[in-house]
Amino acid sequence: MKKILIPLCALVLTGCKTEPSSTVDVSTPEGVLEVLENASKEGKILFGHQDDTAYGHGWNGEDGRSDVKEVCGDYPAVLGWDLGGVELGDADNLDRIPFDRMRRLIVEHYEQGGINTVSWHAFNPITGGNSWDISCDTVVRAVLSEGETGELFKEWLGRTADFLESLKTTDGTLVPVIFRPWHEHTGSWFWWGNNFCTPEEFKALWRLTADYLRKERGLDNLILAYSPNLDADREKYMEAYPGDEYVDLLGFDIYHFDGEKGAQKYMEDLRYSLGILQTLGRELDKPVALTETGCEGVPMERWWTDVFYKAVKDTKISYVLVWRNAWDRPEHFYGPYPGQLSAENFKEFYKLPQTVFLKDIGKN
Ligand code: BMA
Repeated sequence: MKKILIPLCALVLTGCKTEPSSTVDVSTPEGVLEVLENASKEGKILFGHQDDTAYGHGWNGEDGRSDVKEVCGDYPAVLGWDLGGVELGDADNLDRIPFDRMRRLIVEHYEQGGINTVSWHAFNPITGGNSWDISCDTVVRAVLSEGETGELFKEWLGRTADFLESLKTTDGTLVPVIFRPWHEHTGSWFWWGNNFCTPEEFKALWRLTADYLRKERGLDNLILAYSPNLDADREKYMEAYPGDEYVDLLGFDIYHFDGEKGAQKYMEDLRYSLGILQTLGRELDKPVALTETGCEGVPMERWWTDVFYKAVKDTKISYVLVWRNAWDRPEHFYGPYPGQLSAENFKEFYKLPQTVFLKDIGKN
């Protein structure tokens, strides 16, 4: 695997706004983990945005565009993607991004020195519905069985592995990816959620997935991220934890609801849950991240610095991923875009020495 080491002096010369204290190397999974660990030690936070370069508020499919870049002049350091639909053999994902385009954008971001993370809103292998179809409460058990659903699920895993294996540069280098399957399992809105399987079944689902991808398919480009949802205390967080050898990064998905009224609760939630995460990260010796967050419609002018950053700044999270800016639903966005109420404040957030964007870790 090609290893690119960018010495500190080169980064300083490129004029990045923060000064990384160590060598940056995101070309291998080990390098990505090291960058995340260093960020956390230095009190820095890599900024991430779901589907950032695929589409944004009111636009879709224009190469080079990014709502975040149009506001602050820089791309996010971390780009998030979702594989929902790849298991069916669909050409587009559940949010209508063509997988061929997604692959190209993932590789491009990697080539620019950025980090990619991939979640998987897998369809329901019993009903054929989507991830949110919880009409049947025995899906995980069926997936683990030798029966028809178990067989179908193996085919699905195969297609998912094919995509992850296709993330290659032209010289054949496999792109490292933070893979985050079976997220928010402590809630009960996905078919793999809390009320629909036992902790043992959940662990078995995770291990089946990880063993297939890593051992059977030999995918050594994956960093596996575990990300329960808010409302998991330490005990709940660990209840269905698949094991140290199966998890490389510990996360939490925590959203801000109810606009200004909900700001205090969100900040308390972040401090409490990320406190648990910070302790676990230290004990299990794994990097920690806020794997999904945001406030839909960002209805507060100073949300980025006065709500979000204020709550996370001492929590040691290595990166944060805010959810997508849908192109076809004007109210559904979590990142800024030019002219949006919080856009000026996002520029302040960008300028903080602690926030890390692509120019800070990238190659240009
Ligand atoms: C949800 C919403 C949906 C989307 C799904 C998967 O939070 O954004 O519109 O389909 O995530 O990306």
